[in-house]
Amino acid sequence: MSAKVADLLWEMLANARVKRCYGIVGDALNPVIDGLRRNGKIEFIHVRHEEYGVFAAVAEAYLTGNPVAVCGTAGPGVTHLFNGLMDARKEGAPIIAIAGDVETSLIDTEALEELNPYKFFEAASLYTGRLVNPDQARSVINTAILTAILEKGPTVISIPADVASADVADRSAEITIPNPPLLRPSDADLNQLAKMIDDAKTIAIFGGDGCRDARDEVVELASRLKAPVGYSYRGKQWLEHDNPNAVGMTGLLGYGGAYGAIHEADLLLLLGTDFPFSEFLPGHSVKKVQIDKDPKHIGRRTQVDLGLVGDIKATVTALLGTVRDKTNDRFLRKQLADTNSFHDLLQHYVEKGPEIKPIRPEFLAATLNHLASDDAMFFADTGTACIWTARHITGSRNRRLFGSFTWASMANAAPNAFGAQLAYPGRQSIALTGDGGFTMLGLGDLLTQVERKTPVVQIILNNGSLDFVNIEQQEAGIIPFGVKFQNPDFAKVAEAMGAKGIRIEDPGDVRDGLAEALAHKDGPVVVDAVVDPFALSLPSHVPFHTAKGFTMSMAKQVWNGKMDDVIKTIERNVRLV
Ligand SMILES: Cc1ncc(C[n+]2csc(CCOP(=O)(O)OP(=O)(O)O)c2C)c(N)n1
Repeated sequence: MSAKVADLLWEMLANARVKRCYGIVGDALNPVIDGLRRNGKIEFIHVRHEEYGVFAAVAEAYLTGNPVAVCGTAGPGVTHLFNGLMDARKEGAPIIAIAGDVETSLIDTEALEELNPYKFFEAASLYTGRLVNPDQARSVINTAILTAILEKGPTVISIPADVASADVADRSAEITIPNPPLLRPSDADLNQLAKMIDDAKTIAIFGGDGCRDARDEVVELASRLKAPVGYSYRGKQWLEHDNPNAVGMTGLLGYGGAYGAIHEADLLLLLGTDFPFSEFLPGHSVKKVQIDKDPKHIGRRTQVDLGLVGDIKATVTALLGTVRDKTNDRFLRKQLADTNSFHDLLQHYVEKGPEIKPIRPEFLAATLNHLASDDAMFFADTGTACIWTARHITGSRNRRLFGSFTWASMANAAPNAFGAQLAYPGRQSIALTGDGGFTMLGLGDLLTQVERKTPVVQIILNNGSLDFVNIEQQEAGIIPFGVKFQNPDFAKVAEAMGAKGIRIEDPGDVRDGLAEALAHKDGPVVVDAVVDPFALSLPSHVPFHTAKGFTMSMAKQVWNGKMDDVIKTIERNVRLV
């Protein structure tokens, strides 16, 4: 039997170590999916919403480092992929999207479901190829795969059904994937950096996801330089655990002494981070050196005195051979002391948690942290889940923490946890989701988890609101609007859908409820945790305009007859304000 373009596609993807394709079939995709069925090496994960499939794929691809395929059929199926592909681009996940396309005879006729893939995917995709002739196939597929893997992001292969089922002349499906090169700055640049370090009395480090493979080197550098280490949300999982110099995060989720450390040091080393909140980074009073393998990151969030292009591991390893150790640790001790006293503040609502109803999210997250295994994978929805996870989930060498940290889409956590569970069966895969997020995308595909008996733990922060936006609006000085909604009993809904449902309303039930959820291995579980909608978190550094905004909003709420809400906000956060 002669091979078709669809056969070549799946064979090349399988050779590139693609194990799964998430998506929904239909019209233009049918001959493509028929090829997947014939091939048999790649598992098809039939989801109920294409976007859910992409978020699952993003987690799988980010965590394993292997490429993952997703698919959607022409027009609306393809548009459902888009938000997830943006997430893949921002989070650096190698995804290859197989997009159904109209028949070649209909291209550019405004046919039913026709969409120009070049225009449509432009913002998300690192490479988009449209197969209009079988002779392009090997080349386009090769480029899409290599770009996704080596540039760590999404690519798109748009395939009209007639091309997918056409015979292909060049059937060679082998694909050679080069290892990424070792990238480090020149010796002259490294010497300049070493001199700046030697000349500085106090040094702070702030690291991001670029430290993923360089944890041990960065920790050693910090130890030798007596440097406190702060991190972005994406850097937390690599740099916080087992690091005696760890001082927490800065930004609106900030905790610990990170803000002070990076503002009070003589020299700040920014390592593998594109931390986007410039107002939380120091200005000219601190000398700054930024090292990143992506040259575009250098100096774009804050002006730097020296910018070096290189992998953090290779660069720091080279640096360790040239810098002189520091002996005075007074600066470090001060930042660690600040970190410890902030930690005590954070513990207030954890320790008092068993007595406070509605349940404090801090207590819920801290209890989860305590009960989860040492190699658990945690996923946080964009929303307040990010705050509680950042502050109360501690890392370890094998724990993972992931979310839509750079794209910041809602509804990522449940699909992320699903994809992670497929990639690492048997490991705890825990999604901390918003009630807004879960009803946006998580609910429909709970059925997918049920059907596959996938043991994903989704814990819903049931606060009856888009709480993160509720807080945002108050920080902006306005009256919360458009943020409240009604919820069903999610545990009952889950049970009706065939999952295990656990509802927790009482703080006394938090520990047992979470323990029961984590022990459930036969399929998905939904924990409906009714939490305090008035719980606030204060960052370790509160910008003036944020404090002013909050005060303004409180005053406006009083004038507008919302005194009850104001009293509850004050009462329930008295230890923070
Ligand atoms: C797709 C999408 N829509 C809207 C937003 C803006 N947004 C950010 S957080 C948030 C609220 C999330 O609410 P919920 O999921 O209920 O979580 P909570 O903050 O209440 O814990 C919204 C609307 C977004 N980031 N992504």
